[in-house]
Amino acid sequence: MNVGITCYPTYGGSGIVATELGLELANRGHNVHFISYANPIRLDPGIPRIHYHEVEVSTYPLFQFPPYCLALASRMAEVAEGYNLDLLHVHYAIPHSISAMLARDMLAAKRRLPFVTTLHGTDITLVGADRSYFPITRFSIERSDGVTTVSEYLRTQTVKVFGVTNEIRVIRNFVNCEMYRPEPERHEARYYSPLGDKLLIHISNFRPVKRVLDCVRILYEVRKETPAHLLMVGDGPERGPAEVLARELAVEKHVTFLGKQSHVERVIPQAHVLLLPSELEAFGLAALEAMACGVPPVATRTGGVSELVTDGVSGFLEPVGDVAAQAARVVALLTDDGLHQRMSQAARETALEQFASSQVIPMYEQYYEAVCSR
Ligand code: GMT
Repeated sequence: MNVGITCYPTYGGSGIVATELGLELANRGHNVHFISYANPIRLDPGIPRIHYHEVEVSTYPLFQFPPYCLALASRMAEVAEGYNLDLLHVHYAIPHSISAMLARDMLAAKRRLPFVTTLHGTDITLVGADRSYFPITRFSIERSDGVTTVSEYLRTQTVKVFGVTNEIRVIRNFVNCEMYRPEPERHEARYYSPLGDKLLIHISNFRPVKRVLDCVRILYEVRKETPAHLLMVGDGPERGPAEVLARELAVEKHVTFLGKQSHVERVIPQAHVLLLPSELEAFGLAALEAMACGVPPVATRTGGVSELVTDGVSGFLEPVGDVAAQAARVVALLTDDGLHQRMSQAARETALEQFASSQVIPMYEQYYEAVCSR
């Protein structure tokens, strides 16, 4: 098939899923056309059957807010015609599905161009639920030719919050288990942890919803019991406050802020535990990537995380904000090798058996076929 994919190309779960999906589809022989304002971050150049079309947004003195949504719609229609796209697949409802709808309508007299919208989380729970975006988000869902969510939780929320009646297909996020794999020797851990302490890792876009400061508080509690070093991967508004807190708690020597990383699959296997203390996660992609690497997550019981992590088996789930409980779980994993090994194995097995890209990508292919033949 010829598939057009649009996503936020910067760091963030939805862009990562869209990019990995494009790569997997291209690997399976499809032609994939990314249409966005920048090259998606995890997209290395020169991959066969992957094309990138940049959206140029011209500005004029009259435009206080350059209309990206319209420039994107024009580009989508152009690419669809020029490269004979079978469908568009947009990730994150606002504004991508509205642009796709415009592109579809622009071409309607000449050809059919259905579009699938994948909802990822904050597009529904934060942005979509915001009064100013609520009506347009509902409209974009209703007008999509196909809608998928990354978890059952998000499907239920979408129906509950927006009252939409169209069918919503749950296709959970996936991980490439060949790329994300355990490295039991942890050869490079010393590079990140100069004192040789076991590593905790957190990966996110450092938005308030991630409760990044809890990671620093957890490290502080853990270090009262056992040595540990915290790797913070990513960047965003909470990074500064987290750095300040690390200094206030006098653990700054034991925290490394790595910033944005393009190849997290090289860093994650060096860690012993992943921290995911989020207020809300529709899915929790970082937890899945860690599980594939045999790194058990200590996460919060929120949103769709329990569809992925079985508490006490493939990781631990504790209440949001309960730093003491999360720290106690981390201490258990760092000090009990048997427990860590069992959980690490269960985490990897879960990734392999339920979330491997080889199982999930065909679900998208089948869904595309169904949407195109409607
Ligand atoms: O806040 C983020 O993590 C970014 C956000 C996004 O849309 O870029 O992530 C959402 O999509 C990810 C991929 O499907 C999910 O794994 C995250 O759980 C989800 N984030 C939230 O629901 C807060």
